[in-house]
Amino acid sequence: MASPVWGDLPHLNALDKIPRPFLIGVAGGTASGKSTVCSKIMEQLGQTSLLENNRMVTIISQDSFYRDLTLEEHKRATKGEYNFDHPDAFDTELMLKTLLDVKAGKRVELPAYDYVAHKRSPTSTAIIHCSDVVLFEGILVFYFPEIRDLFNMRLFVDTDPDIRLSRRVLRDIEERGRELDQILSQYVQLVKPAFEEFCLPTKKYADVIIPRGADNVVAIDLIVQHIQELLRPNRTSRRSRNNSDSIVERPH
Ligand code: UZR
Ligand code: MG
Repeated sequence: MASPVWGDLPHLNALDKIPRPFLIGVAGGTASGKSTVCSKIMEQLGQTSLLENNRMVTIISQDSFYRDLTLEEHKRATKGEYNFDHPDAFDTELMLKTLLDVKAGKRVELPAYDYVAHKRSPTSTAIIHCSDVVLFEGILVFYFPEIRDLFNMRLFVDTDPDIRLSRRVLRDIEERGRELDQILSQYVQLVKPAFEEFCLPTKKYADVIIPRGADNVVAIDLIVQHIQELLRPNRTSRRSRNNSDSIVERPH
């Protein structure tokens, strides 16, 4: 089947008034290119903001919501034996509260996560101000139903597993100070099984599936065009546009 796959966007069809912020969920396996897809969407939407009413686009990562580990969990994490790809690794309550605040247009404070130390930084947080578009990206953003239901649009970045593994190896060595044998055993024992059990089944909730991730320029262009169309000031609603399309001038 040709892709990207466009769902029928049932939660969008009903929207004549588009809520601000417009919340987009971006899921996909580890190293699939979620962050890069988000940056590209932000960049392309941001470019238009210079022309159109100063649109603000913000990216929030689910990684900010990894919960603090107990001493015993932390010991396992340093040996690569703690499962960061399991839903229980996240502070779901804080994640939901933060997203509800974002939806309500409130300014929120995000914990900053340190992948080397495997913990939230006690001093640094990021402040997120009210935006027109908020992208929330992470491996399990569609897993929790209360969170899944908050999104106005859902994207799944679908990148070949071999490519993801090779990127993951390089990233973990370069950015997260890990050893190759630990990266590979963690991948085989924890990351891959959790992807198959918890992340992959959430692909069915996506409105758009993006094959090849950030390399898929066409899919990203289409998504950006769609968001721009939805957010255009004084946009005619889909329903009224369809109605006017169907008006046939009758000769008198
Ligand atoms: P993305 N992760 C770490 O490597 N260390 C941590 O302290 C917390 C998370 C990893 C996590 C998951 N798994 O696969 C990945 N492990 O970050 C998710 N092990 O991030 O979607 O960018 O790959
Ligand atoms: Mg990431």
